[in-house]
Amino acid sequence: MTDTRQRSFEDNDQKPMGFGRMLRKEDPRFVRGRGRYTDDVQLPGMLHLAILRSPFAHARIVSVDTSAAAALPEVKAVITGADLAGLGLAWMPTLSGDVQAVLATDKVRFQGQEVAFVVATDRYAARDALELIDVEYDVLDPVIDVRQALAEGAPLIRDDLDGKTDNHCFDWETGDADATAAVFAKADVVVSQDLVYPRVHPAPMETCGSVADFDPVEGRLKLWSTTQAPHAHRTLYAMVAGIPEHKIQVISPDLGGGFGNKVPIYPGYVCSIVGSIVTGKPVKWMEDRSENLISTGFARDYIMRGEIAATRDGKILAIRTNVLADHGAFNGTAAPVKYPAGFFGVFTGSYDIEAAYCSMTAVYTNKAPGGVAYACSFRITEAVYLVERIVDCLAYELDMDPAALRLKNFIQPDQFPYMSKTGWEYDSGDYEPTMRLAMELAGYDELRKEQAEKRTRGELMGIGISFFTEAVGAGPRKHMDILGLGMADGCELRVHPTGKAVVRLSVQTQGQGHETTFAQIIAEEIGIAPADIDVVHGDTDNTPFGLGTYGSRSTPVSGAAAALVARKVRDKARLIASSMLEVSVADLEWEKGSFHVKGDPGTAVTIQDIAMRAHGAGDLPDGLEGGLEAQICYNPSNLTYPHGAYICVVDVDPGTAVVKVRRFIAVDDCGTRINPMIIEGQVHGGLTDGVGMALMEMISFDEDGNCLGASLMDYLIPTALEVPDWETGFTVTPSPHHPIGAKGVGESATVGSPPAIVNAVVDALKPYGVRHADMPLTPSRVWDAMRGTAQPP
Ligand code: MCN
Ligand code: CUN
Repeated sequence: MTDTRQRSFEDNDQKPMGFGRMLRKEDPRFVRGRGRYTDDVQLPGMLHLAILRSPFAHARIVSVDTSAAAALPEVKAVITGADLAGLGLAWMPTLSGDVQAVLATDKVRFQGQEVAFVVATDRYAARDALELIDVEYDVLDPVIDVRQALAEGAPLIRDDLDGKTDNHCFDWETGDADATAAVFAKADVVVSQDLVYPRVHPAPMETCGSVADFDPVEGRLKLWSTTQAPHAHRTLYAMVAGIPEHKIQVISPDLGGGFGNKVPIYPGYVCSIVGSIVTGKPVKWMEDRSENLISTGFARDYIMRGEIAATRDGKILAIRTNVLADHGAFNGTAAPVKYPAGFFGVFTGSYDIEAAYCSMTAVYTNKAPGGVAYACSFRITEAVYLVERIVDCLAYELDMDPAALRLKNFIQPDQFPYMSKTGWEYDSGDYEPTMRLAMELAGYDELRKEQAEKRTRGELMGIGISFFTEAVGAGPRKHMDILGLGMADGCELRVHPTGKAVVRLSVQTQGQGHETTFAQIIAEEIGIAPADIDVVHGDTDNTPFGLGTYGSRSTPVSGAAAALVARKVRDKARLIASSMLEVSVADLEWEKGSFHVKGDPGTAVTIQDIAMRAHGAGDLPDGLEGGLEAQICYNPSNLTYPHGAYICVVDVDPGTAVVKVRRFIAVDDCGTRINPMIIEGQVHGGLTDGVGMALMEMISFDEDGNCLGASLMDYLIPTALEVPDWETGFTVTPSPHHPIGAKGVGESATVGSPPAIVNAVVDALKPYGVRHADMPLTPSRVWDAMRGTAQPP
């Protein structure tokens, strides 16, 4: 189905001088297989590293014998936790201020934990040597069921932490408990529902890896690694390894997807650095698929109770929730320090309510660390799922249409900037037109008629809605830092004498098309064609400091930096133009790409003329330095709050309980749109993620803590076969504080789609009296829901 609105606006211009549809500049490289990934790095004399991992979820290490492995001729080093402890490197800080073992010294705390590593002349020899390492374990009872983590007598996981006597990780609350209780007490209707957002995994196509090259003569470390945040990683390596920061270069080359999986620092990166220091040779470490799935940052794992209070006629009054969060064996979450639960505080969604409250308890379990990754917008995935599911439960109880219920409760346009009951200042929004457009594109009324008619024949058709508001663009440095590093972004722009330019960013693309869209931002501001602007990123020696790409922050933060740095260059160009045209600055007018004398468009100089003059012979205005370049560090004044309305249509086979997503309509509002084609790509990808989470994906464990999803045969991710032809539309509500009015969009669809799909499936099952079913809605889960035999997952 064609979205006519979008086409008529934007389809014509394939080479815009600024914003608009444009093929990605990086496509020729990727399409021809010329991308250069970490595993493509080959250095003379390079050695290969393999990691020995724990087969047990919880066990004391009695002894490690490496002698047989070390005796192999191909083996150049075998390193254990005890060796690292001798160097003070056995433990490292996590991005959330916990500590994590690089290699286990005392105990292993999850299956797949790093125990020792081998450096050998090739990858195969390194792997073979692992088999010769003899580790004696004393197996301990594991804590696998998160509900049992705080039970009396539960095995203590983190006995490495001083004075720790239980598996408690942190408590967190937000909102007003008393005010919320008061509203609940007076409400006509109260609905509560238990919800599980299962543990899932980002599973990027490229697994994690690194190549470390330590030069002992210069004391310099060069590290290629799969990282979404090269600058933050460099600072941490400097702090942990004691190598001066200016002697560390972190290079994040092309990435085969990140999806949050490449935000944390993994033990493997540190091991490759140690391996290179010990052997004096470059050392490569590259995970295989199973290693990636069992040991790197998982996502979600929230058990939530949602409660909603409303009047009989459907005015939502308050929302309350209690969350039990499984953080695995080490708190490896990456979130701004003051936000241990990320931005979960936006669980009040897009609705104007009187009160809200959340209390959360996070615990340690014998599972892999992580807790935030996978297009999560810092836990907004969980928050949106909670509120959009519980609103549907309310609609069910009130027997109200879920679209009508949402429309009745939206925050109104004149209420922005809107302060939520949990203290988040929504910058801008106009929700009803977005919702109405989605309903129109879907043919909502027709779909309801079709559904009613099908129900008379026993056919199970469901229509699910989700309306989300995200908070992206971390963040204002007075509120947000990671391990003390403020979340501002640098940007540098240089215009060469011939009028071509290079822009250097602190963010790092993983497939989002930054090489194209950041060139478009510069083009929009100074009128140099995107093709003539090179975008440099992912190399700490060649880019300004900044905290990297996650939480859809690149456009809100670095995108703003790019626009402002271009305006700085334009300001300087204006001074030069005034001397070239011999008129005062006030008499100049800017038209994308050139300055002309007011009222005389024929008397003009282009940005290219100005660039040449800036670098060339001849006089510049008094006091002006030569060159045409600028640099800034942008500290956002607020987050940006994109929103969207999603409608999903499913058919459920009553005989097999198989869910088919028939249609999916996504209307996104990310403010000013830089490249609609890239936005659509981001949305398509995120919607596909949503199908995976809603219907297929879950990392589960048996009672001994064996990970049951350690391969892509067991951990199912969606393919073209499971997804429909996406139908997209958009509205535009610019951000008032962002220089170009843009909001982030990279995670919107992953955040917004799971509740739409679950709501659709539950709606299909309404004739069976089903009000809720937990993800992933596999045929067996749906079957159980239909028969009322569902067990909590
Ligand atoms: N964009 C735009 N107009 C807007 C907003 C964004 O044209 N108003 C464009 C941007 O210029 C950028 C892309 O859309 O090219 C995404 O921008 P943004 O929303 O700022 O998100 P980030 O660039 O910060 O990307 C991070 C986000 C996250 S956190 C995850 S997780 C995720 C996602 O992006 N991982 C991805 N999308 C991904 N897409 C790919 N291909 N691979 C990943 O690993
Ligand atoms: Cu949380 S996944 Mo993205 O922010 O890198």
